[in-house]
Amino acid sequence: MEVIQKGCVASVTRTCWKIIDKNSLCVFDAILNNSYKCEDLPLVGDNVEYITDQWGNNFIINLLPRKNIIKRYSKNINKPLVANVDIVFVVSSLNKDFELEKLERLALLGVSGNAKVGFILTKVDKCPNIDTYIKELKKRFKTEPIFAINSKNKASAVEIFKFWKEGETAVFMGSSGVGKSTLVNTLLDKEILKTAEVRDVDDRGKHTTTARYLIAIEGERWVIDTPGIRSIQSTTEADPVDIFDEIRELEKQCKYKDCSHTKEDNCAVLNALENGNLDKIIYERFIKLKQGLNVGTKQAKTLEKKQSKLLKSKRIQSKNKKILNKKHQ
Ligand SMILES: Nc1nc2c(ncn2[C@@H]2O[C@H](COP(=O)(O)OP(=O)(O)OP(=O)(O)O)[C@@H](O)[C@H]2O)c(=O)[nH]1
Ligand SMILES: [Mg+2]
Ligand SMILES: [Zn+2]
Repeated sequence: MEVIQKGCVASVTRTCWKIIDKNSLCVFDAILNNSYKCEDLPLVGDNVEYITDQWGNNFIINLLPRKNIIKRYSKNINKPLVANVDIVFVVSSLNKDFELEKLERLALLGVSGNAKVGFILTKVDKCPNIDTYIKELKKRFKTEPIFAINSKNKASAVEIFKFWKEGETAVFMGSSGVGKSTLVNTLLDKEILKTAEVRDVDDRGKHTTTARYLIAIEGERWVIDTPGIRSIQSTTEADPVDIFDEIRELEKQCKYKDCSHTKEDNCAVLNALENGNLDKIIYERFIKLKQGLNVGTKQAKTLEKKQSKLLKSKRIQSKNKKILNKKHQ
């Protein structure tokens, strides 16, 4: 009888899963076994059970229960990105990349996935007015930790360990060029990930990282490096109020439980806006985010159903066919 072993998904390509043994740190390829009946495909960060056949081929047979999934809404679907994440580090550089609206959306990704959220502001070494950025972010996010660091400098980079405890898995999310992969390399003292210069004119990166990778960092911490996100939308399952504390407080006083805070009578949010007790810019960003998510909900539901059917039929069958062909060659 084949021995069932456990591993963690370190990266995923269209046809193959790289599995890491978290004790030995050995990495190997695996594909789905034809007995794999789970609803979802394994994501980076997922724990799986696998077997190895006599030829040394590894087959994933089961997806183990997940702590959480971080998803984003993209092209009309709620796309699962990574699983079993303790911390979402929202990464921005202290230059033209810094935009509160973008940071809010990334933070919502983490909050809606039940992960802790922390902010990493990179390139302090090139920024003349660090405090201005920190102040702006602190005003908006009062409880989440903020680390202003130089990703190229180890002493500065390890500051984030104050929040990121041993044994925890963190994911770095942010635009291209903010220094996510640089930070991983610095923490590892090794250039294992490719990095590239950003454009001087607008500080934008070149989308150097193209897939998600799970990597072991010192102290039994794990990090998932991700490709820079072009446009960020949290899942349609997210509730924007989760990152707008003042609106959450106010809406407790709204007349209707499902108040949209746009037209209702006795809406405490609209009243606060009128009285000057709620910042107009914050209110507008909240409504924009909320409306964006509402629009997506319908399309997302339809497409998610289609996606899960696709998983059950085509992908598994085609992969197993490939393996069978190989064996018979
Ligand atoms: N001076 C300075 N440069 C940095 C810092 N962090 C990153 N860089 C530089 O910024 C550029 C982009 O860094 P990457 O690590 O490739 O950025 P990324 O976020 O991984 O980008 P994508 O993979 O495209 O999403 C590289 O030239 C890095 O050397 C920093 O804190 N200070
Ligand atoms: Mg990168
Ligand atoms: Zn209201």
